[in-house]
Amino acid sequence: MNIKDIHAREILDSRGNPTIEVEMTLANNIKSVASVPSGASTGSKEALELRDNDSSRYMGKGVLKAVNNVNTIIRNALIGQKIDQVTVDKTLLKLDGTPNKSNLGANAMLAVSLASLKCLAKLQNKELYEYITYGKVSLPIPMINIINGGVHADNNLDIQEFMIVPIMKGESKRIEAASVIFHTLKNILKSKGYATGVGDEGGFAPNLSKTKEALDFIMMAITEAHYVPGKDVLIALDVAASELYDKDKNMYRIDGNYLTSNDLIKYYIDLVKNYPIISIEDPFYENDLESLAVLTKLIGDKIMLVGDDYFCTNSTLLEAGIKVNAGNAILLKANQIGTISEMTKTIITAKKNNYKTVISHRSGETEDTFIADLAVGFGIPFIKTGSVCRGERIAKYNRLLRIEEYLNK
Ligand code: 2PG
Ligand code: MG
Repeated sequence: MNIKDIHAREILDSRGNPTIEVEMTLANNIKSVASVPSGASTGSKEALELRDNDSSRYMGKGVLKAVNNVNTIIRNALIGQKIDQVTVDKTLLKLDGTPNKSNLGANAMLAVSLASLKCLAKLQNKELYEYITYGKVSLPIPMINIINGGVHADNNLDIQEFMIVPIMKGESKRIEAASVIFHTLKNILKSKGYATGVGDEGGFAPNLSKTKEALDFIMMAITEAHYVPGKDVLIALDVAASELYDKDKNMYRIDGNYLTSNDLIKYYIDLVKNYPIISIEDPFYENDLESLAVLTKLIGDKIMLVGDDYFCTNSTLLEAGIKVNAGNAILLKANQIGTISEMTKTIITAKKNNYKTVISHRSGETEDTFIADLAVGFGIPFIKTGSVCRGERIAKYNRLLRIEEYLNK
């Protein structure tokens, strides 16, 4: 089946910033729509998100250059071609010709790559998760963000994401637990006089300043919601430590103190001793593989140490980490790398090397639910897709609920 048309447009993400959406049409008029999210705490080794930098539109954040790349260069190369994921992605990579996608923009490339994957699924009359035929399908355990800090909120919490991880059987039961704990936490915060407005990923953003304060509130909410911390519900953190790192001091600013990486290691060990933490993401800044390796040696048999800014969904960066035993898990964000084929390669590399996988949204999201399908289709054990609040996050949970029903039929 040949590609008949490709059309890109500028739409808005959940922060109200422009992003790109692509419609692809096949010769038999099968059509798909795919849109691309956008990060705030981005790793410096991520593929380039092409923005216009034209201050006369959207404060410089327009994506018309990326849109134009799809509607001209990419469209011209792909129209009339037989649709096949590997060929589409190879063509995109060839047209771009740069290591970090700075020519076409990873946002332009991913929108097309994803639209192609969706068309291929429809062509076989399959759900997206069904079409992805790598490994065994399974419903992921959600890591649900309920307190936001760092660059995702205007409070003084240094850690970016505090997540609850319900581990009981059944996706719907896990999502129900998350919802009940979320609302219980809201009541607790309200009763103590804290604001209950939410941050970019839908978690609360109370004006707390200490990590342990936030963790204590979460423990209280789990218990008051009649779940047992450590048994039914665990905790995960994304420190996003690149944002806390002071290059001049070679130290991390956390809880009002400056810590060396050695002190930070002790800090994490203490947290893990005192709270049912199952996972810590980006515990050190993106170039400090050494400290990540030390921490992995010390507590990697107990918890997941997830590389986000470290690995940027890039199999070469992941291999560098694997070589020195840094971390034992990888966060997967398609827009960090730019094509579905490259992301697949990274997933395969991780699985081969016994690195756990976590698929992830971005802090700026759209209503596209593709990560839910990728998680199920690739049999990825964890998904991080924000709080049980805000439509763009809920869309992914609702998709998982639908898939659970399809799989149980
Ligand atoms: C992260 C992500 C998603 P952002 O750091 O893991 O939660 O945030 O999209 O801002 O990079
Ligand atoms: Mg992260």
